Amino acid sequence: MSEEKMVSLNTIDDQLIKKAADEGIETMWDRKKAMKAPCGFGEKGVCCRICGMGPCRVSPVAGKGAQKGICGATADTIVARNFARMVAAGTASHSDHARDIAHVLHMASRDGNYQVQDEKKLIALAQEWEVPTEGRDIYDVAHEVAEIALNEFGKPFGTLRFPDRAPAPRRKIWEELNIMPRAIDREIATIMHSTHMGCTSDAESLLRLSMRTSLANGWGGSMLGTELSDIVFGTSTPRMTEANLGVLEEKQVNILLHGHDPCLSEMIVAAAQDPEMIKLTEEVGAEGINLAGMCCTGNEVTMRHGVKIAGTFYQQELAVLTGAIEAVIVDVQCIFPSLAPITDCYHTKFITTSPKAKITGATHIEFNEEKALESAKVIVREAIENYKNRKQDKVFIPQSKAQAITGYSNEAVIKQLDRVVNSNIDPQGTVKPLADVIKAGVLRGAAGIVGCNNIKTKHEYSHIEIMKKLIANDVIVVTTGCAAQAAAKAGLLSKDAIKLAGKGLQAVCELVDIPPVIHLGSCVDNTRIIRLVSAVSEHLGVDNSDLPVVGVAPEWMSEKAVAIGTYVVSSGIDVFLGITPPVTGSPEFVDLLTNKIEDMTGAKFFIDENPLTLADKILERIEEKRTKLEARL
Ligand code: SF4
Ligand code: MSK
Repeated sequence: MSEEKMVSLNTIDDQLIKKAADEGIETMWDRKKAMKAPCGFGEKGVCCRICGMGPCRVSPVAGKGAQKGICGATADTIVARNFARMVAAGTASHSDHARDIAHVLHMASRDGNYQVQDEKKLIALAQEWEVPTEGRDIYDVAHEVAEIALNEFGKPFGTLRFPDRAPAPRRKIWEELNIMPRAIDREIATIMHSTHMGCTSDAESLLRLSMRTSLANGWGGSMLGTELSDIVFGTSTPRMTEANLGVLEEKQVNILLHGHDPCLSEMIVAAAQDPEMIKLTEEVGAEGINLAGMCCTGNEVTMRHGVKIAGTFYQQELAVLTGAIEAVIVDVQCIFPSLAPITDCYHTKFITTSPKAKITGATHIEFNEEKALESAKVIVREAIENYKNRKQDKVFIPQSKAQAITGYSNEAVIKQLDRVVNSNIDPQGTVKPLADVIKAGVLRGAAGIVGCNNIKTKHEYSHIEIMKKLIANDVIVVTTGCAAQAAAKAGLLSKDAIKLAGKGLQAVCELVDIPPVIHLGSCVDNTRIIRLVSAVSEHLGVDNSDLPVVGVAPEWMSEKAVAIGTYVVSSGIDVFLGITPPVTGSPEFVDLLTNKIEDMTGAKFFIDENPLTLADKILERIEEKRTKLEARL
């Protein structure tokens, strides 16, 4: 198959797609073909079905065709409303995930299934929120902190707590724009209200509402997700792992963990080590239990336990096609409903566990946090007992995997930076070394490359090409989500990749002992990136928008990504998109996103579907920001 025809960078994927064709199994690529051309109105964002008088499809071309919906809504209104609703859905997803973790912290106890793993981080958060800690039982503190966190979702007055962590100039911008986020649920509800038929029609106002809601995600729900997960499950430290479908084991019970919520996957990890489960594994004749992660659940368990990475979002069907998986265990988000019919073609059990993500045709075993380990053992038992049903003649495990280092929390990054601090001169535990090399130009800048895969592009090609180009040009890359897993599979999360970096980045990586692309976790952990950037800004006494740092989502597909991109721009960091969002039906809204928003936030969106020219634009913008920074310092 020629390079252009390949659906992904990974040759093993094409082998599995061929296996699917040979076995008559439908995959996403078949459905894409059947879809033919996408709807032009939907693609441009000009279809409105908000009320029963519609759907109204207005023409994206001025002066040609219907210019307004029945109610008079223009293309600008319709596009901006649709965009705002994507931001609300993305914010709801990340934040509702965080809410579950807050409940788990609230139920944590010394002798329970969930315990406080990072007391230091809990105490720090308690002090930040003025919760008394002196002489108190750590679990009393945990419960009070969890209650305050839960209150952030629906408090009737005031604004969120975490935006206080942002640099002062940034908070001032948010106040002046009147986009300081209030309660998380309130911001989501406000968008749903304001985009109801007959409410806000002004595109700029809709963008401002989107910005405020996105901030309730980035500096609210997602940040709670990261902080509380670290407290309950432990703040991650770097660990070696392996990535790609070659991590599946021929003689072991393979369990695929897919989704986002660590409350379940943490317990599956514990259950897989339970003596009762190990004994059962021996009884069925398997040599062990092999957990493999996918999407952000995969990131959560690899960063805290080194669980191997089976693959990215687009490989979920391919993983089943190996015929070697006893159970696909899912929680929430990014799970294809097609996993039900595909698993039916094999012995694989497809087990849904959350009432928020029930899928037709799956076996639903509801995960009960009150009896977490017991619940997890029931699920793992299903997988082990299924081992005997594996059909050897249907098994094909591609022999491809790469070494990777995962699990750099901000604390871990700072610990690595401490290696170069002369403690006689400078204090340890700060981002000063990072700020110094950026200021001096040894590193030209930094990029957070994040997000999904998208069938509109060759999978992972954009992620990897952009990462390689940036590190070769002395731009350090941090990564989360499926982009991080793409990097892992391409070997970019290993120290071997240092040789691909420019001279400046090579020197930094050698001194600090890090790879040139750093795994910072799951999608909610993009908040680690905005906090790291904010720490460097504060250290240099500038705003985030003054720094040569960018966010990049080369292959995004989910509404969560739209919410992330919007909070990153609202936080003063440019965002480069490799997939065009459904906004092009409104030149006014495109102008707001790619131009006017810069006057408000100091940052904007760039859109280019060619990864090579997108990378050039990133480097150009980084140099532009450098010139401005040098003038300021
Ligand atoms: Fe049509 Fe207006 Fe109803 Fe949308 S809100 S479907 S544009 S009438
Ligand atoms: S899992 S949101 S496909 S990154 Fe977070 Fe991957 Fe995108 Fe889901």
